[in-house]
Amino acid sequence: MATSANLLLFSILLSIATFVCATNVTRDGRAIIIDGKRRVLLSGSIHYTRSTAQMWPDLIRKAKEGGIDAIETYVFWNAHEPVRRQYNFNGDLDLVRFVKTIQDEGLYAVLRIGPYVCAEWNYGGFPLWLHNLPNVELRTSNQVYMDEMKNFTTLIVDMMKNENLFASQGGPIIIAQIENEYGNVMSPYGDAGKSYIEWCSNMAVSQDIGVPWIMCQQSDAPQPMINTCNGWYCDQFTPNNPNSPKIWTENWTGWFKNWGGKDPLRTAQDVAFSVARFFQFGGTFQNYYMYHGGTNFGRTAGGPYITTSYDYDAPITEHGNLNQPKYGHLKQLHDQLHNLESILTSGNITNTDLGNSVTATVYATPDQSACFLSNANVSNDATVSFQGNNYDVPAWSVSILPDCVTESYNTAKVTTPTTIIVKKKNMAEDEPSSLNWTWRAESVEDTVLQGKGSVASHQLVDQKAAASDLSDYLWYMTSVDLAPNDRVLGSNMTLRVNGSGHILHAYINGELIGSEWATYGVFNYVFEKNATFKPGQNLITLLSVTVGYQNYGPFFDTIQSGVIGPVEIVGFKGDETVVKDLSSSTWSYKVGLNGMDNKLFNPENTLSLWQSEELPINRKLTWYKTTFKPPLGTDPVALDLLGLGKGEAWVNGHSIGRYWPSYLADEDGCSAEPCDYRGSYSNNKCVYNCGKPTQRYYHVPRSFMDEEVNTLVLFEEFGGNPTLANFVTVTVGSVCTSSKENTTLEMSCEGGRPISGINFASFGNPQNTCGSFAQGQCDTDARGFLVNECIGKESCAVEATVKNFGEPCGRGTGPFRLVVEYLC
Ligand SMILES: *[C@@H]1O[C@H](CO)[C@@H](O)[C@H](O)[C@H]1NC(C)=O
Ligand SMILES: *[C@@H]1O[C@H](CO)[C@@H](O)[C@H](O)[C@H]1NC(C)=O
Ligand SMILES: *[C@@H]1O[C@H](CO)[C@@H](O)[C@H](O)[C@H]1NC(C)=O
Ligand SMILES: *[C@@H]1O[C@H](CO)[C@@H](O)[C@H](O)[C@H]1NC(C)=O
Ligand SMILES: *[C@@H]1O[C@H](CO)[C@@H](O)[C@H](O)[C@H]1NC(C)=O
Ligand SMILES: *[C@@H]1O[C@H](CO)[C@@H](O)[C@H](O)[C@H]1NC(C)=O
Ligand SMILES: *[C@@H]1O[C@H](CO)[C@@H](O)[C@H](O)[C@H]1NC(C)=O
Ligand SMILES: *[C@@H]1O[C@H](CO)[C@@H](O)[C@H](O)[C@H]1NC(C)=O
Ligand SMILES: *[C@@H]1O[C@H](CO)[C@@H](O)[C@H](O)[C@H]1NC(C)=O
Ligand SMILES: CC(=O)N[C@H]1CO[C@H](CO)[C@@H](O)[C@@H]1O
Repeated sequence: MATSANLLLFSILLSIATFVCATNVTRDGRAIIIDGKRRVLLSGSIHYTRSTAQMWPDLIRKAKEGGIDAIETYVFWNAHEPVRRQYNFNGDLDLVRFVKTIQDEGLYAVLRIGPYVCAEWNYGGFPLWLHNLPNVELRTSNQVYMDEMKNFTTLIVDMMKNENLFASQGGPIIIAQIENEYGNVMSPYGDAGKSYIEWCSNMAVSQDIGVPWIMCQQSDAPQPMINTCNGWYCDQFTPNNPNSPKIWTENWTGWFKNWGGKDPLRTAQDVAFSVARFFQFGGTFQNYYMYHGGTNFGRTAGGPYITTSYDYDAPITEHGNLNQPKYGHLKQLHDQLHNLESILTSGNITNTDLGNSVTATVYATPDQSACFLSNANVSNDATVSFQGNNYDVPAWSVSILPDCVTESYNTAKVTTPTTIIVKKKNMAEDEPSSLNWTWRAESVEDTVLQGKGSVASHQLVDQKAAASDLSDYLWYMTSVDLAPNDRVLGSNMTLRVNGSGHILHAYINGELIGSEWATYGVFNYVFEKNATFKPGQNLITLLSVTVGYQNYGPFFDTIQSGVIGPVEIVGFKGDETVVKDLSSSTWSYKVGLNGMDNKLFNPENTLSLWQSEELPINRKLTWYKTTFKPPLGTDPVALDLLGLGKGEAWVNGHSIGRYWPSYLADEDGCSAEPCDYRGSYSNNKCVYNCGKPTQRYYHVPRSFMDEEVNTLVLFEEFGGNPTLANFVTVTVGSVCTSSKENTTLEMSCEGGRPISGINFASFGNPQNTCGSFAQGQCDTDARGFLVNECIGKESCAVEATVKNFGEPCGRGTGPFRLVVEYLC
């Protein structure tokens, strides 16, 4: 038993321990200061909700190896508090575990509590119950809202404090964020918006977390909030206070994808250029948005119309593979910047404009200097004379000269090998080549056939309010009585429905008459189809489907979804058009699908009858089920759903997200390959995948699966062919690398696998890019040499010399390159 003296001693020791461990995080006009030292900090966004707890250590370790100092995440309110005061911090939502994993890897954490987060996340992270509270107005000076925001913020802060996770307590969290990009949307909120920001700041300060708070895109952020920049480039950004360092909270490493959209990529050269420019012009903290983008599991994608994949062309791919050369090229840059930490955070800065968009920057202390030469000219490769030497600085690039003499890095000169990630079928020999499906129809007895709902109203309701985010599906049902002599009645009648989100399936008297859906950007649609009505009662059933709620914009939270009306029957009598407006008829509502209520996606549910005969193809509102063994090995797994229409998929009861492979990306507007990295990036600049399914492959985390028997359930809304579905692994297929004449070419595979083949190898002046290399006019084939030297080895180095490969085209035609594409 502890004596009181022991207890006293113990608490003294404890307070000493706390004192010793505490990290002192402050800031000045130059940098974030940690334990008295100004820091260059490279941070990367990894959202815990977009991967699994099993993946976290590997992702964070890869970030650390990539030269990242801090992991940044939002906190997702609607994931944690789906029902008011009912919380979920379990499993893959275990925020404390995520932050501790960051700590275990020895990195810092940046916690963007928000709790509004945008993030292409459903409803920007707000729980729907918040919208449905009486007298609430979101993101403004409204007491109901502010009380809830404070309640959740305090909950998160207390949770972190209880686990000693703030740096002031010895934990990894060095920075926290309140609100998010409010400055971008603030003016429509008027004075209420201004006082809201004051309130946010005071509320944050009152949380007493002992580390700095930031507000991003908030030029009027009150002190002590640090206002920070988000964007593709932030080199021209200046904080609003001389005591705030230049911080870049969102550097978009790529862009998100929408249904119907193309794949947006951002080149390694351009991301590196934007980062190097930021540090050239005095920046000291920058964060990659995203460093790992991940997956929008379940119904978490916002937008609307954001795809299930949130890959973002980030340095780590959705599935956790390294995105090369981006990852490696940025790692080299991080190493350069870290080596210059002290001079970048304390040297005097002198910029010299050398004309033609070339700028030289000297960082100097009495005993050291470091230089940047940047060429922001879009087309002109410059030879820059600087302090008596000449430097070749390609267009749209930055060179780093750590001693102001020798170039150690240039953002346009990529030396990291390129990898091609491939999908492989990797099933055991004894696995049948296709899955064995059973099926059952979604029961529509109550809705399509009887029009029976659970609530009635004399108006068309907002789907957000009615469905309260419990389902994507809301049934709107009404009946219309047409007398035989009704003027609207005739053979030629049209049902017209105005909707704003996002998909509609319309039935009259039990028959589907058609479907309609919105396109990204314009979320309104008008459904118009001819139909046959009969004299007497006619049942109209409208199934409205949302594809994620809006997450951005002023008053985004109030935008109505679903059938907004009018709903009309249009008939003709001679030349006369007769319109019957049903908008204020008696409408009956039902939320969701019977199959969801009966948890058909749950493998433990054995009550339901699934049939194996007469498997229907292209049937709407149909459930499919199968069992499967996962592909062999430990590589990440994806489900290929080519041939399916639209719906949702579950593996062992875990929703892997919405699928919609039948939605093809636009035919036109794809970029040339390779994309020209020069010139300002925008999300339409380097786009690919024209005319192909927006998203064909769906990530199935290994932790969702067992070794032996697993259940896959699909709910197919549009109609498709499940027999074409199959599982694949996602892995590095081939690697491309090259070396200049008389240098060493090094080859190796991720994860210590052996080099298993040489697709292409040529010494001379080979043409084209990785995946499509071809010999130039006078190359010598180097395959034989490399096959002999490298096959079966984990790594291999060869000299790119005439001695090894012979002289292409005779003497004096060099310099040459050795170019190789090899298999892992
Ligand atoms: C934290 O660091 C700042 C300056 O970097 C210093 O002024 C302050 O005294 C330090 N606080 C503690 C508790 O060490
Ligand atoms: C949040 O509100 C509930 C009442 O709804 C209250 O019991 C709880 O203490 C509040 N939590 C915080 C952290 O303020
Ligand atoms: C880029 O370089 C070209 C060629 O030297 C020059 O004509 C042009 O003015 C430069 N543009 C900028 C913005 O500096
Ligand atoms: C920066 O320049 C100022 C004024 O020339 C000088 O006083 C100061 O010592 C310099 N600081 C460093 C770190 O070189
Ligand atoms: C497919 O399922 C049916 C019904 O469960 C069963 O009879 C048949 O043997 C299965 N075929 C394979 C290849 O597993
Ligand atoms: C439908 O209405 C249009 C326009 O009034 C008319 O031209 C057409 O003949 C009608 N069709 C039938 C089948 O009645
Ligand atoms: C129906 O929607 C269309 C397209 O969004 C719009 O132009 C039209 O005004 C709407 N009709 C009514 C009556 O609101
Ligand atoms: C309805 O049918 C008539 C002819 O039967 C046709 O002219 C008209 O385009 C149709 N309207 C729609 C919306 O399909
Ligand atoms: C490579 O080295 C060889 C032998 O030293 C030399 O003759 C040749 O010029 C070099 N090539 C280049 C491009 O430097
Ligand atoms: C102003 C702006 O467009 N901000 C966006 C920055 O990127 C993040 C992530 O893609 C979005 O959530 C913001 O809306």
